[in-house]
Amino acid sequence: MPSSFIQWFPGHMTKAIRMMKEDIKAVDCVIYVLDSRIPRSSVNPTFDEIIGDKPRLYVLNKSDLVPQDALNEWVKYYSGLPHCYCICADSTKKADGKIIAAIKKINEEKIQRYLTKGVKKTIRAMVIGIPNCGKSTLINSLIAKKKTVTGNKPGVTRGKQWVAVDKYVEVLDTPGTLYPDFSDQEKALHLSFVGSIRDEIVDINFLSEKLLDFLWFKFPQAVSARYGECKTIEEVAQKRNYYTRGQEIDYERTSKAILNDFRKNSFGKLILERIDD
Ligand SMILES: Nc1nc2c(ncn2[C@@H]2O[C@H](COP(=O)(O)OP(=O)(O)OP(=O)(O)O)[C@@H](O)[C@H]2O)c(=O)[nH]1
Ligand SMILES: [Mg+2]
Repeated sequence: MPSSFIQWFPGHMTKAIRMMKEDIKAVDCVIYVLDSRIPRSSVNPTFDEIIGDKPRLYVLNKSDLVPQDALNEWVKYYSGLPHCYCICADSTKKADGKIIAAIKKINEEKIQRYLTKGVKKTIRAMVIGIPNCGKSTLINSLIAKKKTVTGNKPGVTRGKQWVAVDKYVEVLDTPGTLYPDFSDQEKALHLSFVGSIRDEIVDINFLSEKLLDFLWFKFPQAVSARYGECKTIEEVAQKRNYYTRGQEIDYERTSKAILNDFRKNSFGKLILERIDD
């Protein structure tokens, strides 16, 4: 039943987290994928406990969807955390070697330690992140092949899958996971805006109304360039002529259109969370 209190932590995520806690023992480091549109809300607090002090490479993925200068603030922030390194990526393009180089860099000490014993160590990295942030696409971009299943909705990857992305680097794809505590509804909204929470469990009219308010508040010029003066769902419906056969406003169609406009970048490149918000 769709609701305006947003919460999504289905059983497959509990299972996935259990699996990650087990698999972490066999990896050297973690590739922590974030959605560049929501660099704060795409952090999953339960990951800290799973990762412990293994080296982390934060990847601000979908960087093509946001302004680079705003993203640079976050690169600086995540690079400054202990045992961490951070880079941006647009995984819809073939990777340029930056990610593999960064994986080797954060494991440099271990690689050298093995080398002194005459062993060329294969580095194993676990790729983790919230649903739909682009983990599987990122892996495919590293090998320029569609080896993992991807899709523009959350919950696509269900099992785990190892992929060799370099002679000495193997990565493990994992299912996107959230966390049980949804008391922060602003965060939940941001996750829903970018499609990390299933649309089917959220009241879509409520969601698009919140999105429209948020966009007008933060990016008035970008919204008016596309919507003119339309500030409500009703006004957008009128402008687009989205009516049902009975000449009522077609709320569902209009709500979906507003969400799609945002997700397809029709308002231009927007970052929803700035470092000093
Ligand atoms: N614009 C843009 N889209 C991307 C990028 N990376 C992934 N996507 C798109 O985001 C959607 C989700 O990608 P997936 O790779 O399936 O995401 P995931 O994190 O593996 O998702 P789950 O397995 O459901 O957790 C797909 O439509 C991808 O094409 C990117 O860097 N830029
Ligand atoms: Mg996936």
